Amino acid sequence: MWEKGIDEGMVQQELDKASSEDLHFSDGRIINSMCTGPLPISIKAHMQFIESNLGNSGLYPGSGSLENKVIEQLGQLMNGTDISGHIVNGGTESNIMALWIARNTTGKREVIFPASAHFSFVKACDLLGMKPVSVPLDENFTIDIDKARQAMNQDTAVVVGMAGTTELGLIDPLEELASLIPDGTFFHVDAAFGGFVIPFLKDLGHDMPAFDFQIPEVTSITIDPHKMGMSTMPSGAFLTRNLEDEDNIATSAPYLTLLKQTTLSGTRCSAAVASTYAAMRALGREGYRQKVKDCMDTTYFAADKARELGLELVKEPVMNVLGIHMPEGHVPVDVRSKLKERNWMVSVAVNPQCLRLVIMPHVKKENIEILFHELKGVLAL
Ligand code: 0PR
Repeated sequence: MWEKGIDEGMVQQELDKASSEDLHFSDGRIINSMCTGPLPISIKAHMQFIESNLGNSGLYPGSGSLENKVIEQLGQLMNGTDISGHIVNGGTESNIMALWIARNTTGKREVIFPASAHFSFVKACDLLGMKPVSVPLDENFTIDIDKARQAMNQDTAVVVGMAGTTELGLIDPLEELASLIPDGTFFHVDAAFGGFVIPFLKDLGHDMPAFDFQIPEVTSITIDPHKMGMSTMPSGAFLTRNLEDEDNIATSAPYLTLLKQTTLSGTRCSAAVASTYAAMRALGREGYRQKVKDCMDTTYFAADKARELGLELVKEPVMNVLGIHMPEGHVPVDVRSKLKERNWMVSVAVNPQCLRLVIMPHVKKENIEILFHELKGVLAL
């Protein structure tokens, strides 16, 4: 630790230097992130609540009421009634909470998820001493229903379905999956990404399946305001149909202003709650619809650019994530590295191996235009 402090101006210079070395969403070169530049009102809200802590909520009733309103709005967005839950640090924490509650409530240990599930489920199983059972995908790159059926057994605590896979933005056949879930087994939907996309695609007239609390078997949902919700990082949300289930992970917190805590995190900065509230209040359904429409327009634009280069899409995009097959002789990770050398950040998927673009609100058509020009060069097309 430094012995003597320095002038704040010098501290700021050091911070500015570090920040200048980072990429920023406004550069338009980050085409591999599921996060985006938050709304200005969310940044303001984040700063305003920077010292409030929902881990000790008795001191912060204002933050508490904002959290209740956000959970109520998210519950409605997910077609539920009387939904409860918490604002947490992100999708990983929310998925951990889902598995933790399922384990403690059922006393069982197996977790069934599609091979396309986010790696946070593997982390959660490791932490919770649960057994991960990864079900292969079918030809649509979503969970193979027959194999899911075969995987279910007496020790299944929870089945996980994806509403917006990380790699390709695809939705599992959740209603079919729901019909297989035995009584008493939890059914968790990871809509970390899709939760702020699918409802608005539906509004825009896209044919979207039920994915949320509209499915009676769904017990909990992960939805991340810091992804397509336009909130600041870190903001995730865990939603549950049965508040009592949370009692199974409760710890008493005698010296705090609340009797028990039912979250994984202790200290929970209200900034996430305030920022999410601000984004949802300022945008409303209408605002999110427009954001999603703009992202989809840019995604279709990118899909056309890929086709113009003679490249094949893995799937027609369902949401604003695009998988593109690379031509013979070009390995996706190498293409990614070469694009990085040219200052373009794209991603790869492994199931199947392809180049992966995530087209968030900060990605504009002019960025896509240049990216594909560079890709053409890299592939020597
Ligand atoms: N569930 C799904 C479907 C996800 O896509 C992710 C993260 C999570 C859960 C976990 O969420 P947290 O990372 O909030 O805990 N998906 C992206 C990923 O890991 C997140 C991401 C964000 C990646 C920003 C890159 C980036 O720059 O790939």
